[in-house]
Amino acid sequence: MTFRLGAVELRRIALPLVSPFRTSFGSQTERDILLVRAELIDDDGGRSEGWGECVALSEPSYSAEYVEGAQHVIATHLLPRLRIADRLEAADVGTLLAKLHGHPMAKAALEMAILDAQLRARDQSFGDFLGVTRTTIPSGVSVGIHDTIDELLAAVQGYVDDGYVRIKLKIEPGSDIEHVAAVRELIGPETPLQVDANTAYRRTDGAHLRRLDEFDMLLIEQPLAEEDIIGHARLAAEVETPICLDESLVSAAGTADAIELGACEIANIKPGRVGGYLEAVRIHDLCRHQDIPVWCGGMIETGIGRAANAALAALPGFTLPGDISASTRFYAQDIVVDPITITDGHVTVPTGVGLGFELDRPYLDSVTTGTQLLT
Ligand code: SMG
Ligand code: MG
Repeated sequence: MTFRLGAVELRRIALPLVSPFRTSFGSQTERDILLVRAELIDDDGGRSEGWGECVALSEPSYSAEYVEGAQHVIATHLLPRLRIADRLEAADVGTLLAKLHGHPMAKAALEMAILDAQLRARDQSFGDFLGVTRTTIPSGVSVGIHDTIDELLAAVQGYVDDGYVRIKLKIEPGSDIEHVAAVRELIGPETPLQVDANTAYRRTDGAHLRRLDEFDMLLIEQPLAEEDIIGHARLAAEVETPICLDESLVSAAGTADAIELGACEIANIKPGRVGGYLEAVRIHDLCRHQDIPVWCGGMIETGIGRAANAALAALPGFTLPGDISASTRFYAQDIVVDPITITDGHVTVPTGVGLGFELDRPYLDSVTTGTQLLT
């Protein structure tokens, strides 16, 4: 069965967060998300629809991409390159778009929609496509920066009560050592703990970050600037807690280099950041080959991205709990009818056809802020 591309719809939705999520680069209270709906037409004229979710934030604060720019580059530059192909499936997207620089989140969203459509046409689940055997995955939670330690501890206690098996704290200079110390004291020595700086530190902060070593954490995520691979390698030699890269890893080739340089002792894999789920699998494979533990990051996804991430994270190299929390961690209501939940600290790997979600169309329509149809 081969496919050609039919209509593509770009849809923007606005979803309020249940509580503000503060990181070293800013505070989010609402998510403005770009969804891509792509139609594939098979040899017999049969049509199947797939959905992708673009993880770009509204501002270029996490990385250079932002939602309005992603929508523009898809409509103006990426989609026309896909339209040229007379046969198309997800595996072709990367090659067809390779000559256009950057914009991994925009590319990933397109590839994801096409992947979902082709899996649905073939009546296959994403987990089956990936060859995963695990049926559940451990669920970690990412906790924002709080103004006071008391507020932070109350939030962490709530997530511990919810059953999350790993806590990740967002940190920045001024909200780090004491915050981590207090949380370690609260959760005890056994609960896995890690921190994420979202590039908030400098090369000269090695001695300061070394003070985190006493809290026996899994990792320190992205302390330095996105492009500072050498800085991370030096820090990895200076600090005992393993250094994990997030923002810095945008491709399999770059990940291989960062590992070789000693900058990446653990990898956070986010499909959107690396240009799609297929590149994410390649990064998983190369890390596994080199004994670099990986885990699946999150970008405050809806049930679309959460379902796909849960299947990806069932691959065998994902040996650490990911940021795949219950939908209710961020959203009072999700745009899917079967939102991700956690049971005994674990998320069930979706087995439904395609990426494994079913849309709640009325709710999706009610949160839609704009649509652009591209035929
Ligand atoms: O989806 O659980 C989630 C969010 C996890 O902390 C998280 N993501 O740098 O890893 C990261 C951040 C990026 C998004 S912050 C708005
Ligand atoms: Mg991160």
